[in-house]
Parts: sequence; C-alpha cells; structure tokens
Amino acid sequence: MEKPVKNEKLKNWIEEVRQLCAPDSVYVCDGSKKEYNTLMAQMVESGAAIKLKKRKNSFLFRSDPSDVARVEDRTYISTPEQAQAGPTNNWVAPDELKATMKDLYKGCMKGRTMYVIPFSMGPIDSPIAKIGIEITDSPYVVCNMHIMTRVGKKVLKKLGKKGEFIPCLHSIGAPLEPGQKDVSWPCAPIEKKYISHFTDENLIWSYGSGYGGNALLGKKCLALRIASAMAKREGWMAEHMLILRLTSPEGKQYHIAAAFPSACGKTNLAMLRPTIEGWKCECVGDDIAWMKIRPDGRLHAINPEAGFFGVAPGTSYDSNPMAMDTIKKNAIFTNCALTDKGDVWWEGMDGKPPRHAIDWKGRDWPNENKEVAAHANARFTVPASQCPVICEDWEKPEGVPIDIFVFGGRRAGLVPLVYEAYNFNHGVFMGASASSETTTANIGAVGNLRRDPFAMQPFCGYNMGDYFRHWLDMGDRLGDKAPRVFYVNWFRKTSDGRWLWPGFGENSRVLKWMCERVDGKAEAVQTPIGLLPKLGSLDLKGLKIDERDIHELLKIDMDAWKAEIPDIEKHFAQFGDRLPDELKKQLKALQERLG
Ligand code: OXD
Ligand code: MN
Repeated sequence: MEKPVKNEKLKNWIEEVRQLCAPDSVYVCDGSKKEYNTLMAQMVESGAAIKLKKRKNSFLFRSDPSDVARVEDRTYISTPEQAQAGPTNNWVAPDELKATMKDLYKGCMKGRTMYVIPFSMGPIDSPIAKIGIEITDSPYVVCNMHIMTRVGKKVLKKLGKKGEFIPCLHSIGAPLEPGQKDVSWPCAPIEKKYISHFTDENLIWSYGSGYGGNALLGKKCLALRIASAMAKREGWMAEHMLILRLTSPEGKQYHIAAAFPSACGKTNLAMLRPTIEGWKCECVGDDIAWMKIRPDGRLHAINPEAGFFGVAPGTSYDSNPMAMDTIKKNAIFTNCALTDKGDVWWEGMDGKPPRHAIDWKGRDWPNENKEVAAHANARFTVPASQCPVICEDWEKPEGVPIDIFVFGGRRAGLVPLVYEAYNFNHGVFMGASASSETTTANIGAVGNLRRDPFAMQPFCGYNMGDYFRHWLDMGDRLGDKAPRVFYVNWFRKTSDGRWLWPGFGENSRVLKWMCERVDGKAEAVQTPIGLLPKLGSLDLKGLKIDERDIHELLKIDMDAWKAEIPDIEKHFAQFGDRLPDELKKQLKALQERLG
C-alpha cells in the first residue's frame, strides 16, 4: 500500500506514525471516485452513514452530540515562546504538548485503518498552492477531504522524492479492542480533544474530534493557522475571506475579498444573485483567500479549497438559491434531519417543515421539548465545481486581482450598513477592531459581542499584534495598488428587533456602491468613522424600503460610538508593545473625530 510513496520524508513519517498509533492497516489514498465510493459503501454498511434516497450520491452523517463544532478552547498555537502565539491563542510549550499528545496517540488507531491523504491546497499547478499530507483514522474525514481539497496520486507526483509537505496528523481518539463493536461517530471526550499547531515546524496534530475544522485539517488548521504564520514569514496573506467577482453591465470586472466571522453569511454573499439590473456575480471561494503580490504590483487571490463546508440551517432558495442547487448531488450532510422520504431537512429550508422527521440525534421529531431537528451548526460538504455560479477563473493558478476588501460582522446596533476607510491604514484599523455577536460555529455562548479582528481571532497562527503589523506592511508594499477597504453590517435591527436591511441579493446594491467608489463615481460623506454613502448614491431602485429605515441604517450615533472606544482600547491593550503605533494613532484620530 505504501508503494506509491516515493518521498523519503513522507515514507519515514508514515512509518513513525504507524508505530506510534498502531493501526491494523495503512492505506495511501489515490483520490479516485472508486476510493470515495468504496469508503462510503463501507460507512453505509456499518451504519455510520445513511444514503439519501432523494439526492444522487449523497449521504447523511450524525455526529456524537459532544462533537458538533470547532473547539476553540482546545485549540493551541504551540510556539517556543508564548509571546509568539500572543494573547488571543491558547498556548502550551511544544515539548509539553507533544508529550501529552504522544501519550494519547499511543495505540490510538488500534482496530482501525490508517489513511494517508496527500492533498493540495490550491490548484496543483498554482505558484501559491501548498501540499499537505493528512494521516487520519476516519474514513469520514477521507471522503470530506476528497471534496474539500485536491487529493491523490497527482499530489504525490507533484511532491516527488524531495518535495516539502505539511504533515497533518489526525486521530478520532477511539481505538477498538479486539471484538469491540464500533459506534457510528467515534470520538474522544472533550477534555482529551486537542487541535495543535506547531507553527515554527509547519506541523499539525489533532486528536479526539471528527468534526469539521477540528478534523478536516486542510481548512482552518493548514489554510489559516499554519498558512497565516507562513504568509507572515514569506510576505503573502492567508485570510478568512470569501472571494467573488462582480461584473458591471459594461462588462468591467471587480474582485472582492470579504472577511466575516463564522456563520455571518460568507457563503451567501459569495453566491449572491444581484437584484440590480445588468450586474453579474460569480463565486471564486466562500471561506479562505490566499493572496500574493504579483509582478503587476497588485494582490492576487486564490481559493485554496475545492469544496464548500457550509452551514445548512438557514440555507434556502430565498437566502441562497445557488447553494441549494449546488447541494443537489454528491454531497455529504452532517447533523441535518432526515425526512421520511429519504431527504435532508433543516430549520429555515423553504416550504413547510415535514410533519415527521428523524432529528440530528436520531430521534423522532418533532418532540415534546420543541428541540430543533437539525443542529444549528449542521453542515453540507459539496464540490465547488457544482456551484452554478462558480467563476470560470476559480482555479486560475495565479488567482484573481483584488480590488476591494470588505470587513464586517453581526451587530444589531451601532455599525451602519456600509462605510469606507479613509485610506488603507484606516482600513487596517477597521479590520483590527472588527466585532461581531457570536454564532454556533464554535462551541460556546451564542450572541455575545466579541472583537474578531479580520474575522481571524480563532484562526491567526501567531501573535495578532504582529499580524496587524503584517497587514500594515502589505499596505506599504502595495502602495496605490492596495485594494480599497469597506466595512459592512447587514444585521442591524430596530429597537424592537426587526431587520432594517433585507440582505441577501439586495446586498448587491452595497457592492455596486463600492465598485462605483473605486471608479470615482459614487459620492460619499465624511463622518468620524469613515466615508458613508451620500443619500442617493446607493442604488435603491425597485427596493421597497422605508426612507426612515435607510436613515437609520446610515445613522452614526456619536454617543454610542464614543462608548465603543474603551472596548477597542481594552482590546488593543492586550497586545502590549506588539500593537503597531499606527493603530494607536488611528484610534486616537477616531476619538478626535468623534469629539
Ligand atoms: C467555518 C468556520 O467552518 O469559520 O468556515 O467555522
Ligand atoms: Mn470559516
């Protein structure tokens, strides 16, 4: 089975892990359809997966109720010095963490197959792409990696005998004793889960969870935490951003990269259907952007992923018709409900709820406790190529040139619908002080306000103060070719809880305003927080919206903004002398403008 592996370092690593984890067998993945189908058939046979009657080649999995989201409390950036990881990351010294985890890994794959997954983040021939190798004992992870990344022989070929790769070790942490019957979602208890990143060594060790970003190590672990640290060292950017292409009626293309925290609508925005006439939107990526300055002096972005791992609840033909069409076939669903007709269902899907379903815990639904049928962080995994609005250049090796950066979050009050930064450094300040109400994408309380700089709080692989500096440095290198920076808030509500902005396809109106700002066409007014649309410059043609709501959406409440300053100060203070002076200056300038 190990024959296809010619790379010396990889051969040694496979052998080292085999000895430590003691699997029954080792299998090197070839990335073929046959491999995917065989593993799925085995999982259906064992009861781990349910084949959906209503969707071609699609399957439903139910996780253990303790293993439903990313575990930020159990996620570590393990660097020799704690200061390298900074105040926003959990830290344990590498020797200590490795010793703890080696104990856990000892014999942890007993009774199971150890899969070796060669994968590429980014199109294999892209100069921005990186190769990873995930070793896992979860066939569910293998199938998801087939969709989310480019897997198999072609990656090994590219790696060659001497090529470099990022080792990603994963175990669900549930060895089987001889004769022991397996459960449908094996995993370890929370206190034994570890998602560890040894960023100085480009090494990932994950233990105990089979879910999402904890287990599909190409995504958050490699493409954000490890990649952000590499990007800092090598002078590029790895960001938690969707990428989209907007084309005007005149045929001019604009590329937008937007950072919103988890479950704030990145996937919906990436697949937006513009409601304004003549404008077209295409999706390049929905979660992660890797960006490099090319010889033309501009920043070019690739989507390092090959699939979407989207939040299912709330996805409907209303909110995201393109996602609904994308998931019609070849999809993996996790923690959705199962209808009696053999399809998936979740809260917020179109039409009436089914009269009866099996909920994500495998029980009859509805139940007397009125619990939800699908877990709030239920997901679909699906190939990006199936998206009806995937951009024809989404796999272009050199990426697409970025014109506009957008930051944002979920704020019921305070933050207006849209505003523009005065300049790039002001934009960095806006990204660095971004905030959002928390969602269900990670384990923890929902609805609390947290600062989530650049939507990278859970994903930055090094000291966030140094990361701010890196943004400022990139701005200096880009000069007048730097993207323009905007901040949006689709989630503003009235005091009695009504949404002020219709969102979804109507967000195209806001994006159009940004493009027209880039072209020097749309007018803006100067306010203490930045440049807001001048009334009339936002295209509201055909939109039924009360004028009072528009006023409210674009209102700046000076007192409320002043009250925000101490929280930004506190947030910045945690970075001590690693906070760039420029950001202190930007904060002071905001304070002065607020009066
Ligand atoms: C995701 C997340 O899954 O950000 O993309 O949590
Ligand atoms: Mn994300």
